[in-house]
Amino acid sequence: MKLGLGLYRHMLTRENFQFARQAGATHIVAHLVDYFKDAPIAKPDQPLDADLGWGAAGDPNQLWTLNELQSLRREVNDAGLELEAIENFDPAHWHDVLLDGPKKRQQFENLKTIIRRVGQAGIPIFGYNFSIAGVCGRTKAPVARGEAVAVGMDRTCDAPMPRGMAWNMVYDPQAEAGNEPPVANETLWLRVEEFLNELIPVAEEAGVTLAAHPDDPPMATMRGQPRLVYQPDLYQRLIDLRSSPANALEFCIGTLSEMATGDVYEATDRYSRQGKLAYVHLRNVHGKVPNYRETFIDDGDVDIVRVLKILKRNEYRGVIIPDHTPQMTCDAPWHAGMAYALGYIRGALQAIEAN
Ligand SMILES: [Mn+2]
Repeated sequence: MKLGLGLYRHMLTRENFQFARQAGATHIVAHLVDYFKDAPIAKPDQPLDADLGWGAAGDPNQLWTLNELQSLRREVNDAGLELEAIENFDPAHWHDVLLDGPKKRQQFENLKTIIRRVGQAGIPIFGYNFSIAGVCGRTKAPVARGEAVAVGMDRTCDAPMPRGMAWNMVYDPQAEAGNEPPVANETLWLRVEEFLNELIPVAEEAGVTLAAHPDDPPMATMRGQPRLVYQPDLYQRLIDLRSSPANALEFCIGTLSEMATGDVYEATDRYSRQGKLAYVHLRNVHGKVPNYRETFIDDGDVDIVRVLKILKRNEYRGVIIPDHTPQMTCDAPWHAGMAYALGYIRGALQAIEAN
C-alpha cells in the first residue's frame, strides 16, 4: 500500500509537494477544479457551503490541456513523487451530463477529451462523483478533539437547488429564476449508466481507471435531488452496470462510515476482494447521517488499523490518502492536520506490513 496526499488546485505547489514527501507520502492526488475561486476567505481548507454552493464553476470552453496535465505531472515527478490521480470533473464541463440537459452530447465529448488527455499524460486514475447536488449541506464547528474545527452535518438539507447549479457550483449565473426540478432515483441510475457506457470504453483505450466517490453526505436525497451511492451495497450496483477494470471506486472510508446502513469493514472486504479499489480516502468520523462530524484519524468510530489489515489481507496495493482532517490550532492548521494523519497512517502501515 502506498501513502499519498490530496491537494486542491491552489495547493499544487513545489512547497506542498515537498511537504508531502517530508511526511512520507510517495503519491499525489490533484484537484484541478477551482472550488475556491469566489471564496470569501483566502485559501480555506475544504469547501463548505451556504445554499449557493461553493461558487462559480470554471470556463465551459476551456478544458484542461494536455500540456497542463503533463506539466503538473512533471512538477510532481521533479519533487520525487508520482501523480496517481486527478480528482473530479468541473461542473462547467459536465453539468448537462448530470442533469440530462441540452448540452449533454457535447459535454460527453468534453469528458472523453479530458480522459484521453489524462491517459496521454500518463496519469493512471480519474476520480469522479456522479452527483446532482454534490457535496453540500455540511457545517463547520470546533467539535473535534481539543476543540479542533471539523466538518460535519447536523440536519438534513432540503433547500431546493436553484437552476444554473449542479454539483454544488454555479455553472450559469444567468439561469432563469426557479429551482431545478427533482428527478426520480431510477432516472439518476439511467444517467450514470449512460455515462459509464460512453466513458468506460474511452477510459479503457486511454489506460485510465475511472474511480467513483460515494455521495458525501450519503443521504438518499439532498436539496430534493436523488443520490446514487448512499449505502455500501449501491457501490455494487454501480460496478455491475458495466463490467470493466476501468470501472472502479474512489473508496471513501469516512463516507462509508457516515452511511445510515451497512458496515464499513464488510464493505472494505467486499470491494477490495473484487479488486475494485482504485484508491482510498482514509478519514475517521463520529456518527451517521444526518448527524455526524469528522474527527482526527485515531479518534472516530472507525478502527483504522482494522481497515488497513483488511486491505492488506485482500492484497490492495494502491494509494491511500487522508481525505480531510480537522484543523489544528497553529499557524498552519491544514498542514498540521494532514501531517498528523499522514504520520498516523504511515506508522500503522509500517506496523501492519512488518507482520
Ligand atoms: Mn472522500
